[in-house]
Amino acid sequence: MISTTTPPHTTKDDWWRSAVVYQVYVRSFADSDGDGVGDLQGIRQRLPYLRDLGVDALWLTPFYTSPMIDGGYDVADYRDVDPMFGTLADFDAMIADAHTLGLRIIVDLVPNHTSSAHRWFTAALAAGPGSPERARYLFADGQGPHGELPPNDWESIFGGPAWTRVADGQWYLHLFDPAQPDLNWRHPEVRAEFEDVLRFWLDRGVDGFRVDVAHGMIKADGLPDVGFSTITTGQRQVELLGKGRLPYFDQDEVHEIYRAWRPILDSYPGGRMAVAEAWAETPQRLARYVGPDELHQAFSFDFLDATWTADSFRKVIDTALTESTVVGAPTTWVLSNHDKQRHVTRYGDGVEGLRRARAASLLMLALPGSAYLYQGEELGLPEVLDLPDELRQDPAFLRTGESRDGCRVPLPWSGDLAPYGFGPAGSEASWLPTPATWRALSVDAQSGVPGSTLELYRATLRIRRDHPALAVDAGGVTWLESGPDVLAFSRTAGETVLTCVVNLSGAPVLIDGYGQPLVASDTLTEQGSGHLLPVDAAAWLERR
Ligand code: TEU
Repeated sequence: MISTTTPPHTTKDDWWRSAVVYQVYVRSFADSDGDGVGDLQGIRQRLPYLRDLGVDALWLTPFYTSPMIDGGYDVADYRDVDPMFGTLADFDAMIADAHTLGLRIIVDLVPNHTSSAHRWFTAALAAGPGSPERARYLFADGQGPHGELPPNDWESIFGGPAWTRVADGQWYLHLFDPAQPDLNWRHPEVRAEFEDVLRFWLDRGVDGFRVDVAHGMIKADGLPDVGFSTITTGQRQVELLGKGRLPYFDQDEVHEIYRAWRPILDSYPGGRMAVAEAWAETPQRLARYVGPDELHQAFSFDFLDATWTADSFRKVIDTALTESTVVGAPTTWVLSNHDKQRHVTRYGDGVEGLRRARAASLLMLALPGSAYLYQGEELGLPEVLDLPDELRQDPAFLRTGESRDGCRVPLPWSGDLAPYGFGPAGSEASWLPTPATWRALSVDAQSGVPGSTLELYRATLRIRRDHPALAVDAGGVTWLESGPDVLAFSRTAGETVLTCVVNLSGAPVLIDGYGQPLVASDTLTEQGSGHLLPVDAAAWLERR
């Protein structure tokens, strides 16, 4: 049943502090018109599903006008919807329905670069060296006697040099694909343009922004060399992402941009927020993106690299919680997104990977702060590892052989034939094929089935929403004594204690003294006054 009442904590301006946000990869969520590609009407039709799942907000990946070289992260018009995804009227209808159901909408903002099809870039190419049109991007003369070498040694995140030469001999910077030229954020017109884009979407009612490459907009003065590259040392510069300093990322001046954005967000009613997709050398530097005069959240990506060991998880959790205390803003947990291999597969794939992924979700959802779920993780979807190369679309694939397509396969909703209800009956083939094994993982196949991953998420999110010890003002994490390779922590509200136990060891563990089980990722067996928690499983227990 759909309830139309807004849950209490989402009516507050700081709703984002504890929100569960569901990431919608628009192209692969639901296809309303049968062209094989997801769209805004498809999202609108499936809003009741998301409301029933129990999430607070959706983050939509870019749906703006785009040649789709990088799945829409190459924006040609920041104020319009790509016909592939629908129209602005579809967006308005979708957000109106979402709000009626108590769901908030976060949209993706891509300020570091435009598409090469953006009118500013076409004008820059036409206008020539030294023109005001070129000044909005990062054009430079090359090195070497004839300028035939790139201006510096910077590498694209997608592999190869970060510079491409144009017909008149100048080079332009693109930290991603050549179809994604970097903007010059020291140019006042660039700043004014994005402040206006923010207002455009805020006026349409969006509740927040996910800021793409939030650490990238300012480049070090003089564009100095990094000092090494894949060619000179074999080490790719991107390997320093989140670990070291690069002259094109995390420059201090980038914070000025957010200090200008925050008053704009604050001038709208209802708690409009922004979350940074930022990578910085240390957690301390990452924390600088968050605060009362900058952005509200920064993704804590460390879970994406954590291995399946108690030590690894505990370190990630402790580091993130310490930083959140420093900045006074909650942690923002992520187990999967559209750029990384799905966590079922990271944890070993198959039955083992799924068991661990289910346990990890219970762990994440018991922690203070907000959690971002990636579409399909509630179905236990694995990475699709065997996509034929000719169908892969990630531009990084052509340059590095690494592809993010395997986590972007359309969701299975129902039925016996691929693409399993992704589009209406008689639809064209989906833009990436759905594996036959996903028939058993569809929403319909799992709905109402006790123990299914979907029902586990539904139950867990329901408890998270209602439980006083998981509320935004409840206590923090208290680690409990536990055996080796077992994680146990509690959170407290008054007399009520909720304990989360995760068994990462090789044998079942006895859990006793934590009270009654509320939810578990696997079957618990009673033993004496306690329960046996199986290997690779997690449980929430409650004592009052
Ligand atoms: O990603 C930024 C980023 O640096 C990485 O996540 C990167 O895409 C990945 O490590 C490469 O394998 C953001 C978006 O999330 C991503 O989808 C876009 O491709 C990228 O920006 C460019 O806009």
